[in-house]
Amino acid sequence: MSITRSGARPAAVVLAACLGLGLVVSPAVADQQDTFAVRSLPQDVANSVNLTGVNRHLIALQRIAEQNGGTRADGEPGYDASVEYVVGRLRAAGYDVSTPEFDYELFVATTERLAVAGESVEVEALEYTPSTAEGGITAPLAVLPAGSELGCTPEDYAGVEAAGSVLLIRRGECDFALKARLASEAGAAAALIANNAEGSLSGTLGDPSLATIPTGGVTRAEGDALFSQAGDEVDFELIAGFETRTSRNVIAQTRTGRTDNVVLAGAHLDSVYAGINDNGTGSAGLLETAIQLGGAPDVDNAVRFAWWGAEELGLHGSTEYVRSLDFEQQLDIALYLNFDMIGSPNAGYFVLDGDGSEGLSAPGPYGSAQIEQAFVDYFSDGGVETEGSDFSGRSDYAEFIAVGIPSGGLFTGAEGLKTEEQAEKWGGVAGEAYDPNYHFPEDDLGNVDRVALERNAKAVAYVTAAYGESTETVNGVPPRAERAAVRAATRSTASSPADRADLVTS
Ligand code: DTR
Ligand code: ZN
Ligand code: ZN
Repeated sequence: MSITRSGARPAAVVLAACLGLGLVVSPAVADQQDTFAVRSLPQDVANSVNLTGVNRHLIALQRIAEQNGGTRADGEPGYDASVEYVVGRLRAAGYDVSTPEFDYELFVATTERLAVAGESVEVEALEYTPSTAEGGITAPLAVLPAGSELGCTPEDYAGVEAAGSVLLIRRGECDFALKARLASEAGAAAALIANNAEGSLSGTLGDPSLATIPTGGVTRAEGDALFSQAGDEVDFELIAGFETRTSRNVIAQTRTGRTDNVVLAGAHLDSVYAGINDNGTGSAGLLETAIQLGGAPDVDNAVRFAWWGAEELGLHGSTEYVRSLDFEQQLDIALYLNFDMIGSPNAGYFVLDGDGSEGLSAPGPYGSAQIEQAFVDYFSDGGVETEGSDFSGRSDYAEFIAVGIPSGGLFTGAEGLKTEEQAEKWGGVAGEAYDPNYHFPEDDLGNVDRVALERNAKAVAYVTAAYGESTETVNGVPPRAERAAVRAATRSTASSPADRADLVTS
């Protein structure tokens, strides 16, 4: 039974449910029909959440970035200022708010130094690279020959005097970790990977277990020059490793509603740079929903809001939060809703693919399909056809799914390219990224589609409030009114048949 757009569960439906359960509805229960007042909380909150309110939060986050060195990245003052902003608005709206801390391991390069033939060259440590010896290594430069400079197969290294060298490889076609491994197997002491696009090469080996030899990235221009310098002396020092960092999430919960069947809605508050679309939009839409819902709404299930730290550094805030809960505390969470990028400038209308129908990821835990359907129905009622976005693990729903909590959410797209068909139905520009400024400093107030933002923010409000009323379609926990009706019906059928002329017995 999907959530109706009005968010109401007409008394007739509840009554029918009782009858459907084979329960005889006594007059006492029938009289309660008026207690099944058609509830309209979801639509009321969705009506109250509008662009004016959401955009004010975006402006606030932009100013926070501009007042703090241009960034709201976790670990920077801009993130802490973002936390204080959200906390202040939530407390003003009547919530009890906490900012629980969490630790996480961050890979940091403390020394990145490269010189070739005595000339200094800009170099960036790839994430998870091993370090050189303190003071660095001195070795001859070796380069892969033309036509095989991508170094993705052992054959590419044939005929190269790689032993003990610093080996230069071109980016492309295969992972950095594979290139480094093959270079190592060819005898290289270290590897340099030349970018194949403008700008520095900020890359990762993917996992510490894939690290082999010290590996750094150089720009395309530097790489082009170095490919003609085989044999020159290289002086290369990379010192890098893990540091323990501490950050904090923002958690706020309504004072009303069951605390053993909590609706949790989250958005990451940190950014790579200014991060207005990613993820000021999700944070702002969620904050305005919390404000308009209020700290003590007429909900059956408590609604918990979360703004996560360190998502961009590895989903750390949400992951450490879930892992900080014991089994019973996780069991108290009925479902998780994730809102990460809901105002992309070339927006797609994506709903996290709870039933796995896109074929790109497995279905989410039971209930995730119903959450997807709730969002699909909401947008469809508003005349917008959505598409599924696979559970790629690239946002804060990941750990919730990992422990079996049904999850879903909204996403308007990042680096993926909009198709012709999508441009037909959603507008925007085919062949361009949903967010061309994804993870660039230009992800600022000018990088938002405000029609998409308002539509998505209203969907956040509607579906979150609707689950506040009832999670029955997700986990079978009926709303308060239904439970009362069943109790009353049970009491009435429990009385002796003799004094119950109204009892229907055949
Ligand atoms: N990880 C998000 C962007 C992102 C990429 N794929 C998805 C899917 C669903 C939500 C978000 C995303 C970020 O860069 O913050
Ligand atoms: Zn991001
Ligand atoms: Zn994000």
